[in-house]
Amino acid sequence: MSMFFTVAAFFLIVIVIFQIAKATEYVSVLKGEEQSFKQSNKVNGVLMIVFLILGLIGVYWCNKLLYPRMTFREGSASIEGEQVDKLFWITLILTGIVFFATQILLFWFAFRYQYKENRKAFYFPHNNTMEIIWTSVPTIVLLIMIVYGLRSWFLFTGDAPKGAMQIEVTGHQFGWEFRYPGEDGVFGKKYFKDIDPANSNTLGLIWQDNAALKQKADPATFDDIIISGTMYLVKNKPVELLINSQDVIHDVGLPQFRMKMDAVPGTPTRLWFTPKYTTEEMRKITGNPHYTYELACDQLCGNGHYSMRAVIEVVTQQEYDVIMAKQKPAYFRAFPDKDPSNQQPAAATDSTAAPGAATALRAAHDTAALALR
Ligand SMILES: [Cu+2]
Repeated sequence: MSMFFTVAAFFLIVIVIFQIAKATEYVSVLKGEEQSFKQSNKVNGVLMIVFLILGLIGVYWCNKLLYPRMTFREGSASIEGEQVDKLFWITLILTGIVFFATQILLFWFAFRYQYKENRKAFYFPHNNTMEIIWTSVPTIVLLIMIVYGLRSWFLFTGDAPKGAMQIEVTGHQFGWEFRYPGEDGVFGKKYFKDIDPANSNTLGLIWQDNAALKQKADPATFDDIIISGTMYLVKNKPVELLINSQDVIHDVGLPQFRMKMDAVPGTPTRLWFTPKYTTEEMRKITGNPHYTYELACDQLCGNGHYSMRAVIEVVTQQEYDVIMAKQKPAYFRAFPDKDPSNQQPAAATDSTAAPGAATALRAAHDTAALALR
């Protein structure tokens, strides 16, 4: 109903404006062209100043209203993201100065130099000095910003520092899978024809020999851990994301860390950064007990795009080790009979599950290595 009234009000206003314009036209005919021309010039000049003042008030009001709702005023949650923030502020200040200078001059000139009977416009066809100044100054400023931006870009997308943890991020319609290399620190090989979600092989890890595909099982896959929906990061530990997509182009959007990178099918991309605060610390900083870091798909990728979100939990190293020890490698989820913790019921209690799994993994590796020989 309110929608109907809004539309109706809009049309009524248009009709009123149209009628006023028509009436003014008839008045000018009665008064004579010359007289009405001078008058409308004056009115327009004053309106320009009114528009300038109202416009600037609007800019201020809009900023005041929306600033508290802005995403993540508390600043970058990653060390490298601070550079993005810095770049953003420099851009905002530079364009802000240009915006205010040009807008104020534009409207002021329209008012100040409106038509006067005995004033003639000064003919000013060309000036080399001015041309050089207004070409070179923006060129130099933009060049500095581009170089600064590129330096940051090459940092995030370049080699991660030694000791960085690696996580493989795979996007698909509509969700995210995170793979951790497991105990051996190596991501096992995968092949798209091995993708079989019904049998827990969401990423197509090469678990078994396949004569038709001419491939042998890769033992490095046996301890790989796949977690969907949540990514665990460690505070102050650089993390390198190895990014993939299984269908269309997605985008790993990390607004709190000031990072994003496309997930392109067939072309792995990467990105690294260092989280600064744990999720718990961020909850205290923001005063929001429900604060969560998120990974949101930043590329319109289909009708479920809106729901393509994952949660990121930044924890301490100790907490991370506990979380990871509880995870079962994807291989054992697909083949429970190969999981030694299932074969030895005595060792399957909670406290001994982790070391049991480690031994089992080593055994699985040895068997696989033998099988390959
Ligand atoms: Cu997507």
